[in-house]
Amino acid sequence: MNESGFSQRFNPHVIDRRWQKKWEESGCFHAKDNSDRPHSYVLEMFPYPSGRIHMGHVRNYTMGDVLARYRRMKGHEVLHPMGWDAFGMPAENAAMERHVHPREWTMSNIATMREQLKRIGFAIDWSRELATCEPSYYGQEQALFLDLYKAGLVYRKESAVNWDPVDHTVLANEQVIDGRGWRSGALVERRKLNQWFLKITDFADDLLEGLKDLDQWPEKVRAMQENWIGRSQGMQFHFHFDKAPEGFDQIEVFTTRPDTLFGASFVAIACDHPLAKALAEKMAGLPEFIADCQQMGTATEDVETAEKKGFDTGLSLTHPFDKNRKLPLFIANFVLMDYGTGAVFGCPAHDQRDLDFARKYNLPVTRVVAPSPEEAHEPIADKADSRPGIMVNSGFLDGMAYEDAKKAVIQRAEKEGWGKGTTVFRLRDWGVSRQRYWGTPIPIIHCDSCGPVAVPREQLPVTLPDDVSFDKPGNPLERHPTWKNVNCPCCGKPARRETDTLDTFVDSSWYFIRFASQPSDQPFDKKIAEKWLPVGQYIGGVEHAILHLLYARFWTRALQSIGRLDIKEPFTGLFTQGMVTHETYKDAEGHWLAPEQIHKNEEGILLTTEGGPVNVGRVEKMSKSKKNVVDPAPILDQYGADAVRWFMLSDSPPERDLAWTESGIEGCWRFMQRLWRVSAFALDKTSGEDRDLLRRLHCAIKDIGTAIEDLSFNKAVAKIHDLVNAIEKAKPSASRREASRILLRLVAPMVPHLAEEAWDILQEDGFVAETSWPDFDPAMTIEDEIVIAVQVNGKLRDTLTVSRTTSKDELEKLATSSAKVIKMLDGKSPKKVIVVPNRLVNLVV
Ligand code: ANZ
Ligand code: ZN
Repeated sequence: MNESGFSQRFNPHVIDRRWQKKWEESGCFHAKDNSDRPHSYVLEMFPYPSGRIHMGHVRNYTMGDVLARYRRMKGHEVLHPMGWDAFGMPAENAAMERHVHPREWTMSNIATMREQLKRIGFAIDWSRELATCEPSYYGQEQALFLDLYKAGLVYRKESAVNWDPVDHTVLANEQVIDGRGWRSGALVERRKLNQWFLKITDFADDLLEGLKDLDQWPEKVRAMQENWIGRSQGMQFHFHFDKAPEGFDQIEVFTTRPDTLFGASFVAIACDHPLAKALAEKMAGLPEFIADCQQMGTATEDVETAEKKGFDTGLSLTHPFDKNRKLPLFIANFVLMDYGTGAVFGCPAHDQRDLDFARKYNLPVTRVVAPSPEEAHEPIADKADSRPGIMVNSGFLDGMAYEDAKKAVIQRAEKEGWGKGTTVFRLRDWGVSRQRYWGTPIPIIHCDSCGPVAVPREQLPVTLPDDVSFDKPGNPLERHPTWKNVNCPCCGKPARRETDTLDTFVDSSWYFIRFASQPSDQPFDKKIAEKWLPVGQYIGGVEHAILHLLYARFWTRALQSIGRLDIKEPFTGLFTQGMVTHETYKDAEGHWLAPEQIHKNEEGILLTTEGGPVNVGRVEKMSKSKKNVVDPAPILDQYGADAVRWFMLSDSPPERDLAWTESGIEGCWRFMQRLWRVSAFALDKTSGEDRDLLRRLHCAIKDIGTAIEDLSFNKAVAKIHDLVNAIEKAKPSASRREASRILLRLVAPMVPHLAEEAWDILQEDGFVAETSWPDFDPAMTIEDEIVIAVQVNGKLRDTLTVSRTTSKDELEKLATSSAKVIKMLDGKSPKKVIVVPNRLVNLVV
């Protein structure tokens, strides 16, 4: 090819596909397990195949792609895979609403989204693509589940679920809306079912301690995990009854505030506490109260926000510090059975829930901690005081700092034998049973004689039956006519398959390991997986900051504990990107308008398609309900992949939100054309050096590399803008030719199609994607011309522009020969000459 290659406009409509095809045919993005290069694993959170790629995906995957391509140019062997988090409820909802099979719906979404991703030109190793709904994936997951079962990290226990009494089905928390089933509208009940659990609590301390070493994680995410694990130091102790009910002689409570014990004004137990159940048999009104409490959903938020309600049992308990003080015993809806001991003492002055409760039931409120001596008698109104301070109204504790009081109370309880200091975690074991079809079948068989039995390895995978119906609510696996009927692997008698499937968070807890190694006969090869893992850089949305990341950290530790993989932390670096936002619009009646429902008239005023007025609202996260979603597909068709990629990287720092605008993408499009024109300078034949341009070039190489390594893509973009400006302004020279050529390598990770096409026109060998990242000469990054002040008796009289390496003698000579200085000296010769290198020359006369 020749110069005429650049004479046309940059035309992504032809170019994009050409290079995507060539990359794919060459297999240049396939990661080689046995390469001698340093292994580098760049991963973005894999998408749920909802139907179409959205702007959030485009932003997320563009960032990962720039890093992956950059690392490849830096000589790393890069693993940058893609797959599908393909199980989950939306597929079943589609089946119910549109009568398509979940598999069909999922697979066709995957096909659409795969093509959309390929259209953006990501440097992905598609040979490792996986979908969690394929038996080749979930069968291996079943094998791992059974390994953990054998190791005692999986168990079965009764636990509460949301039960829809009309649809006769278990509901996920997100299917409960304002306490009612999403389809039936019936009030949801709490029911107990036998469910499977993973023992994440065995690792609670380790998961917490491990956070300290994750120094390439956002502080915010570490704090969220720490909170979720919620280790608290406290005390467990018992109260004796004033008159004990039959079968119970004390109530065991857990507190994190033993210091506040003198402020106790009641004791409360959970509605499913054994004592509550026992009392319900003979206390009028109690069964109804318990039923009412059970109506509350199982999500913690529901419990937090619900109105505090209690049932006074009429029983009372003795205060451990004062035998004459009696505390009433309530059954209360805000006490949870599966935390601590399922019983608490309430101290209304210093706990908001307790205060709400005390006000409602007219219980005493006594301050026992005062932030300052002046506040010792400050009354408590409707806000509990949780500030630290000094003990008051607290007998032998008075005057102590509250932390010392904690220790003093624990010490006394331990000495007198009614309690002891303990550590508890907020973290619960992970309930993984889901009563639905579109998930990994739990590989267990229930036998009346043998109990739960693991499916033998050679019978894995336990595959989902295809012939299921969604016309009735409930779990299709449960009502399938034959699927669950099998013989017990132990005794051979007729038995039943487990019909629960695994929480989809299990699927996403190890997919990054399967990407690294995917043999057909085992979950992964330990040696190969360990070559790639841990993931060097993981990128995704902050909405996964807690559960997904915690479960993946747990799963990795669990595999380590059974010797399957010798890695503890799965993700060394974590980056959480901001959201893509857009303006919102409403018509005169206040109805949301989609961007395609409005246009600008000649005066630049926004109007609806019918010509009505448009109110421009806030810039918000793209969401269907606000109709401000912009579909990337038509934008890619119009502007090409590189302009869209460029937009995603420009302007906002990657951790912040990015507002999508029409003018923004147009600006990116124009910049692509400029880049293209500048690329043509790489064919100039003019000779001559341009030191200033070379210096800018070397600074750019250095700064752009650093910016990409720091994931500060917007800074890299700004540096490229500066360099392009400088090249455009420079006169033709050999230096300009070199700068334009190197520029192509610098932009290649971001706008790979344009770079590849230009590279080809320049008749360079191979792909620019496979060239090395340019080196910079550190000496060339230093500004070598400097300005020196020339003073006479301390007053500025002239300046000199000289090379940085000019010697002291030379500077003195130059200063004394300055015309302005000669004039000032008026024939006298200086008594003293002071030379401060790189700064000034002062002549004293
Ligand atoms: C008395 C007290 C006084 C409390 C005070 C707090 C403040 P975290 O920090 O989240 O672990 N609690 C204990 N078990 C409970 C249960 N099963 N259901 C509901 N609440 C329970 O919370 C520990 C605190 O939550 C405990 O400390 C207890 O109330 C309550 F000024 O005891 B505290
Ligand atoms: Zn059996």
